[in-house]
Amino acid sequence: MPDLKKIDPKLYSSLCHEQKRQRMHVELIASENFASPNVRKLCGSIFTNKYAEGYPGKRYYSGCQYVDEIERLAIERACRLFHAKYANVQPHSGSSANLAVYRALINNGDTILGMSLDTGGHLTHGYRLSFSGQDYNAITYGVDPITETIDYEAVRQLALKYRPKLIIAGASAYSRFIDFSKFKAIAKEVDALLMVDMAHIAGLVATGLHQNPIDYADVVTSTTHKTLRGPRGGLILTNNEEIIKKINKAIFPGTQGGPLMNIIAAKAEAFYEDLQPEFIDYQKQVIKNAKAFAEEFKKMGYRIVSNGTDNHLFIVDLTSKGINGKEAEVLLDKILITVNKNTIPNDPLPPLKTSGIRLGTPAMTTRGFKEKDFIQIAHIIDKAINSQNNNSILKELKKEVINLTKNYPLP
Ligand code: DSN
Repeated sequence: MPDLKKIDPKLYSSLCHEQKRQRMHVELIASENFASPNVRKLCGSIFTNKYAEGYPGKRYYSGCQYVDEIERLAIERACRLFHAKYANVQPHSGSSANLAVYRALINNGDTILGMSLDTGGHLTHGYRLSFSGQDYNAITYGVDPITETIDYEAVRQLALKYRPKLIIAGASAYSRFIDFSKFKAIAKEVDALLMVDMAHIAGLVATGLHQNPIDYADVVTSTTHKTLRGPRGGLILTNNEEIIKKINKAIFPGTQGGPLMNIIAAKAEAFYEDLQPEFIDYQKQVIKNAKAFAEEFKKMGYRIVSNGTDNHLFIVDLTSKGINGKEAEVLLDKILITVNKNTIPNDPLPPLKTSGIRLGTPAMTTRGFKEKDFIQIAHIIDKAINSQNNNSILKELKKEVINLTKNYPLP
């Protein structure tokens, strides 16, 4: 962007620094990924100029014939990808998608039952500082204290006790397979609706590597930028005609105005990419990498929450290592490794400190990392944690990271 450099050097400088950061760092934040050049170009395309309130064929503005085409493409591809009948591709984010579902299907004050934030749920699944915990009577379930996996019988007991209108399955920091059929049985027993937020595992679902929630849930929400590797945004799917009508109204005009047509174009392109056979190979590698990465930590004496992973992420408990999650995040950033602090179940430390870190493989797998690279990174992280105050070792580790990442260009 040569013009930007001249006209707005401050902004240009931030852009260059961020580009360098993304190129040089090992990106292990489980919810991030690197979108393809075409997805990124569509995000910055002329579709950003167009207002298109409404839906294809029923807009409140003229000149929508081409944006209608791309929104229809995005809907059709999203449905094909997840074997769903109906899709709304307009949510600006996963949170907006969840907000619209609640507005569409339940009333303020109704009871919802979702996974607690500290055991791996999302803010919008009933956290007290989110609209989901403020506008609704939010009850949360956690994990079994021994296995650290979802205890479906405990969820059932909570559902029987509180009779929620809506049960929410899905998580942001849970490394195990989620059995949506069990959630469906619980919802049926208490006459609740079931929403699955598959944001984290959507890429695994799309490629048949995780049970597909559309077969069980009344409504499924997702983001499009995590394992799906699309633009930052949200998505809602359902097989129920009455539900999609309510959801469409809840998105527009209920909670959003003009859709981001540039982002919808990028979603259409990402769904196209996700439908290609190479995307299955990619997701398989994401899982293989996560397993190898977690196993290496275990070999080095680290405790992994729930003792391993079935998906793209896992949580490392740092309690016995003399460092908390926040300190590890800061330490690893110094050697160009980006992670996020994360609570462990029943964490004695507050959310701004935490006892763990969450590690994910989607982003670096996109850059071409294989098991051996993640094993090398596990050892670099271990050495850094054991040499927190040794600047010369940290400097060496940083060099090792630079030498590794330079072999794997950004897409
Ligand atoms: N905040 C996201 C994450 O990092 O998991 C979830 O939306």
